[in-house]
Amino acid sequence: MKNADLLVALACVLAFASCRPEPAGPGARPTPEQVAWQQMEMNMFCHFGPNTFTGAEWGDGTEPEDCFYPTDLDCRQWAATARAAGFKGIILTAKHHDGFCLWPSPESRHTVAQSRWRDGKGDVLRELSEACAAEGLQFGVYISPWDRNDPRYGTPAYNGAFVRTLESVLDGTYGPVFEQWFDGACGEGPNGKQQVYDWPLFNETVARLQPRAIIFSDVGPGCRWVGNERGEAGRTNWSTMEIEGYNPGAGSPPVEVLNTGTPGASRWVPAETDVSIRPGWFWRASETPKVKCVQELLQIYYSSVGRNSLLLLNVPPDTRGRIDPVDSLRLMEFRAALDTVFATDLAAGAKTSGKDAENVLSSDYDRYWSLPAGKTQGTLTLELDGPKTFNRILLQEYIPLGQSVSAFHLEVLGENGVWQTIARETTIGYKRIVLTDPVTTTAIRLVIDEALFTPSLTRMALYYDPFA
Ligand code: FUL
Repeated sequence: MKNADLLVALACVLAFASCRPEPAGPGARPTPEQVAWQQMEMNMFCHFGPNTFTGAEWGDGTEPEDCFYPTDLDCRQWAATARAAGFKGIILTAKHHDGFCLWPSPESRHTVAQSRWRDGKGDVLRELSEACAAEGLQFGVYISPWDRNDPRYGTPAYNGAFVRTLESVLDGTYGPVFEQWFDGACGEGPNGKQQVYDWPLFNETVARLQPRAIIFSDVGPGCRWVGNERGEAGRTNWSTMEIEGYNPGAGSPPVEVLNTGTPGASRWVPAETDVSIRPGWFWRASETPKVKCVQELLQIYYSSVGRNSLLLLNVPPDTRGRIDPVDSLRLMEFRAALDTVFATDLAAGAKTSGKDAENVLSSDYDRYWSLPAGKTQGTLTLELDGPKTFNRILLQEYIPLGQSVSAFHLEVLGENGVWQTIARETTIGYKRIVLTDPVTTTAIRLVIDEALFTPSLTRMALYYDPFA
């Protein structure tokens, strides 16, 4: 390389480095897969299996295989519904606690292959994985470690059997799996069977066969349980948490910690909020009148996606093997409501000042604004394109650089020219939607009061929610 070329190359490297400040701060950073996972924002959970037909929430594993008999299974209908609602992936209970496998697992005698459904030749995983691919959705699986059918459960032999069970799903037979869901639940009680799970082996098995998959459990390692099934991430919600010494289930951190994470911790384990559209996880005719209303779903959206969490909304198929029309209609209403709320960014056309500040107005996630190097306090002001009325303020940190902001407030310019505080909060993370009463103003500013290291913001947007 000639000297001149060398200089140009060096200048390019320096220019690139100067617009990509690497914050020297505490706390883990996400992997590219974790960033992509967080950007999915909403996925659909499908609880389906013998419980759909018996009405139980937790089957005891003695249900005859023949009870699983969907009369009109149509996974394409699940996937089309999910896509239309704006979900990016579907996670299916391939094996719930009753042990029944929705695919012909060679490791079990309690599967679709032993049932009369499709003369024992059916395979729900095959149909759903193909339907997801056809609809452009990602496919994920819930495989319960707690198994009330497998006679080996409670003995060391079970761990090997469970690994082979995982292998038969994750070995590529069903294509890429974006998320493996490990449920920590176990209802055996003090006199029940005690299984000492080999979690490192289970996690290694997933990583070996599906290296891009995000592993969910109470303690990750890919993402963590949010600590409740109400759809509520913490108002303070860090994507970092210490997991050393903890295990899924009984050995997990307290639910308050799962709900809020820990600032500056050494592991990136973002919260996933799982909640059902119905009172139970499985479909039941009697619960159809209790499908959550749009207001409740919007509230759940704000307290999950709007609080730095991914929303995993359970929409359980019915005994036909289709999404109930009441649920699918509600999903379409929910989608329409979200589209209405987020149709118009009232910050569009605003004036900003300061280096790169205009980047927060762009929807390109990779264009961001940072406080000057070394600063953990500062202000970002938007002079709006005329007076605007809004009640939702959306903020996003640029998480490939980590999660930094620990305290902030929002101020608007009053008619008297005095700035007034309208909200005071803690964390932002991948996405934070601050809810306020409607406010009309010509300027708004974000004041970062405290941060772990130099914060970087990729978005600040303003919306008006007419349903509030
Ligand atoms: C829990 C399970 O016990 C429920 O049945 C359901 O699958 C829920 C998502 O996780 O731990």
